[in-house]
Amino acid sequence: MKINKSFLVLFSVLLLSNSLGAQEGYKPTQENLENRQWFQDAKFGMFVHWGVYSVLGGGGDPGIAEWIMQNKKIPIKQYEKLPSFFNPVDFDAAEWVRMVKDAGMKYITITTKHHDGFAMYDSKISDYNIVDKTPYGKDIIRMLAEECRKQDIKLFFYYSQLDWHHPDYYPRGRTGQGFTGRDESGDWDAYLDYMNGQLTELLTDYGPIGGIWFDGMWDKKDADWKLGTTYQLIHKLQPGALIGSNHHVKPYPGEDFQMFEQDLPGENTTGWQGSHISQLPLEMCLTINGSWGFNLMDQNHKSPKELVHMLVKSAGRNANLLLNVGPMPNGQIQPEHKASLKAMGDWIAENGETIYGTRRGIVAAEDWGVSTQKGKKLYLHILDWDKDVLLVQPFKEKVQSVVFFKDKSKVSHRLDKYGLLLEIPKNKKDGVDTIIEITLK
Ligand code: FHN
Repeated sequence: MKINKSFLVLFSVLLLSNSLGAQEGYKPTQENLENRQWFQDAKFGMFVHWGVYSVLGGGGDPGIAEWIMQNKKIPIKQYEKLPSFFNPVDFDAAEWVRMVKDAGMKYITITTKHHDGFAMYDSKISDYNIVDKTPYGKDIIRMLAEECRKQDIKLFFYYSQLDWHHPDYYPRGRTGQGFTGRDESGDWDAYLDYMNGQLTELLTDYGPIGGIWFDGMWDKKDADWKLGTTYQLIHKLQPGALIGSNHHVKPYPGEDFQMFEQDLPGENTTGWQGSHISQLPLEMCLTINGSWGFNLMDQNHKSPKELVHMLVKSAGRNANLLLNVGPMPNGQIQPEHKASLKAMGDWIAENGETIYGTRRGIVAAEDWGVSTQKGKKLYLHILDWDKDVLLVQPFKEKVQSVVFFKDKSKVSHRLDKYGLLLEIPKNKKDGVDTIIEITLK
């Protein structure tokens, strides 16, 4: 097929224009690469969706929380009343971080600004923030950052690129149209400068952070977000900070990890995920009930068993689990979620060795469960299997020993060309995760 010259030029410009949007030629620093390792070893973090929307608690509708401004079409003029009665007097950063540690989590990712545009920190470039607009008047992000440093927990900042409040977020995207009361005009580049300005505050006023968790690009898929400028800025201010963006497509140059929302990597029950699983560190974010922000009516709480299974299944697919809570407007975590986090912590206290620092094992994810591995130690996590024998195939490795992780007692097994046949008597089964520890030769 004869390719004419103009097609070649067009093709190369398209290629160039597409990627120019991001940080072309990005080379992560040694510190960044070490932080990626840390991230993959950490395996478990807490996501926090907290904002003035928490005051409304979903307005009695179990399906709404942090999207109430959009879903109830609340104009800015009305929504701006909310901060005046956001007063989380029971917020205790030390208690939150202790709860995170007791749950076996290694980091926190908190909303510094969500789609409603309200800053949960003391922004100097917008007075639409927790210090200037609420009776509480304190910078909860600073309080949390200090406590995380004290208790050796890393802190990541969620930042929404989508903004239903800023007048220059224009042209509007799929959301925030027609009800906010903003003029049908605006300067997109001024909005990007504003965003980079707030990111500069977050990356210079709160000490070293774990990274930035972007969200909202999907609102204006075809816009020129000038990601290269933003990613370069972040990697200049904190080269070790990990950038991830929940845009649901193949990661762009400049990104340091890839997230999946409410889906295990490779799965797509939500219909959002692209199918691309990159070589970057992976993370799955999950609601602990059916909502990200606090929702009074949402009783769809996942059981501790379901939550442990999601942690294990994520680890078996080389991904972290970022488990979300939506704090109440008084600053407390609701009791059902405190209890579930405690239960996860109890499980991890006994079985953390088979999760932390591991990677996906040589045995691929199956209906019965997954495997995790650290060097010659291979852990089979049998999550859903009611039979007394399990044939793991293919299994080509030579084994030195096969024991139940819990009590190190021997597992009767046979290894042949069909695979590894394991006997799992009822009294050895665990109601949540029957872990078999295999030492490879
Ligand atoms: O719209 C947001 C939503 O509010 C929440 O922040 C989740 C978290 O992953 N992300 C978006 C939905 O894809």
